[in-house]
Amino acid sequence: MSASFVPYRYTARGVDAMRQAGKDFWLQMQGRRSIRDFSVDPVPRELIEYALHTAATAPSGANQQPWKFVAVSDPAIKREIRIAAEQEEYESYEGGRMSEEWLEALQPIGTTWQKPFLEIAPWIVVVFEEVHGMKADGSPLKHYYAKESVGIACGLLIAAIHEIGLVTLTHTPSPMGFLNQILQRPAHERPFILFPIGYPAKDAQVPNLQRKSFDETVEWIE
Ligand code: IYR
Repeated sequence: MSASFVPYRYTARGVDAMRQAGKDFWLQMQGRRSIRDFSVDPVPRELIEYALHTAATAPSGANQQPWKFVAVSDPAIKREIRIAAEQEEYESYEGGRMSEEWLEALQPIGTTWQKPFLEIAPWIVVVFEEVHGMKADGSPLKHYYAKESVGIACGLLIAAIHEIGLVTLTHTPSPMGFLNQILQRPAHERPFILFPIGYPAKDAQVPNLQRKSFDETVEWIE
């Protein structure tokens, strides 16, 4: 198949507008935090749809778009996910699956094996990585840079959720194979990250953490 090209529709703006847009977006994202205390208040499906539309704009290896988003609001399924996740997490935190070093690294964040947010948050979006695609004849289609692609989609999803005014958490119960069973996804879809999404609880707290300074993070070669 040969490549086919169409004009790119670029909307030019002046550098002042670009400076303002860049600063506004940074300050908006600067306020984002991972939230573990959710309100039970319902969130209209439409808001989740917009966030997922944004996630699906991510660039991907060979444009294979190797992602599947499963959005769950069904309380019975959320409960199943919580029970299975807590079982795994209990083994990790209390059963010796996580090293002392790892547990120590998590101490400032204050996480435990308990994951009530999986039931309390009105939505859970589980992002799956398609390890390979499927050709028309059912044989596997190789995917390129699937992890990078899905990671970028998750970043856009997080930004969209924040922009919309909702909160989320990147949660990675480990191992995550139970999500294939509960959500009835095929084996070539591998759970990647799970996002509880909703409003923060009125009394929500976040760990007192600082981001690295800009100068620690950036090197310029001009
Ligand atoms: N998956 C566990 C442990 C955990 C690991 C890291 I690295 C974190 O930044 C936070 C938690 C959990 O979700 O609790």
